[in-house]
Amino acid sequence: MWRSLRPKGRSDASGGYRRFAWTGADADCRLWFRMQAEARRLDYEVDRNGNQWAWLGDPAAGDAVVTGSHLDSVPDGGAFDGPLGVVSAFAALDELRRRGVTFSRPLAITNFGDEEGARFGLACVGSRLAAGQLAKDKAFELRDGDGVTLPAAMERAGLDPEAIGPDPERLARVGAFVELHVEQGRALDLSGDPVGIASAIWPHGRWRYDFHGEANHAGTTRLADRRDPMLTYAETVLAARREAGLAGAVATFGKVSVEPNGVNAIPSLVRGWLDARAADQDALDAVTTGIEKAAREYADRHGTDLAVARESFTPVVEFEHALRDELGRLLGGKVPVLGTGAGHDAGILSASVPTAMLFVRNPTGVSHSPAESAAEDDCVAGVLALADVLEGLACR
Ligand code: HGY
Ligand code: MN
Ligand code: MN
Repeated sequence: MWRSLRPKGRSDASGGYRRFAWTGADADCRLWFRMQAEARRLDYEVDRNGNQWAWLGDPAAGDAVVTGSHLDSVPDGGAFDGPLGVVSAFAALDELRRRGVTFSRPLAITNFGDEEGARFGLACVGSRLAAGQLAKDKAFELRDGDGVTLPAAMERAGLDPEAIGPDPERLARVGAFVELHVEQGRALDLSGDPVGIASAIWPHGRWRYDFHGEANHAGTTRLADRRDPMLTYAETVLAARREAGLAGAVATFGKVSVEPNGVNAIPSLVRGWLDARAADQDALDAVTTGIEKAAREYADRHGTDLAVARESFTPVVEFEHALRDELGRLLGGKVPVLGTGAGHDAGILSASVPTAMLFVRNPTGVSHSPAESAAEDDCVAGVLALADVLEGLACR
């Protein structure tokens, strides 16, 4: 499965992936998912929000055990973030069939669309729409860097954007959702465990900072006459690092756009996107408030103007204790339980259905990078752990 998935959306230049929602690379991954499902004689469907489902058994029976993740990526993302959960789901089903188990509940494998929000800026669009956490009119306002709207992109990919919206009937049929994911950190590397269970997801969000200044000639404008938004942006980036350190949080300006973006022109506009996360909401509020306060002070000093808009937000997720502990029992009670600062579809869905996550060791902890890695033995351990969990939940 890895060999057939690996080339899809991979950049030869970086070795990373550019599998953005509703692009050709995404379509290639979606076709791959459908072929894997049909090769296993699973009932394949796409829901109203573009999420892919592969069913074993009758969904109408309800109380289904569902497992899966996402196939889209961040720009130049790694091979495992998302795909490991989908490949492992199919491999775990193969393992259960080898074991000759009998399913007492329907089973489904899923690919949730647009988890990374790399193209339209909002994380977990597919699962948010299904869970009723993203209103249709807000989804219709999403547009990519070229001005293409989400509905237009979905339509070009063969979906009916008018159909998007909450899917309570579908989620009511899900008794448990378990997402396996490569760890995006080093906790398992440090503890020496191949597999872990998630306890919680930090609250986290994305804020767009628009620094407006005055375009002018880089060579002839006196320093005293400038209203340079790049200065305000630069000092705000440093303030983000300072505020994060003070609050024990993380804050990152990883994406920036400059207009007119000329070497010899003082910018009129610098747009920076802040990703901020913290173990609890108070710490997150302290970071985001501190950064914005500092940015406004810099703007006053530089004679620039600042507008801040929150583009994506996910509150803290505490995975349901009963299911978390059930996974612990099914895995022999010796698998570590750990929190994460990374968002996941399981986090979004936890408001609608009992959800849990399994993490597979990432030896360097590096993620959202072509350097992301996971050892084959650990990936196999993840598949076997997922098979044990699915057998325990769906084959009573
Ligand atoms: O950004 C995240 O936390 C996740 O990878 N979408
Ligand atoms: Mn990711
Ligand atoms: Mn992911």
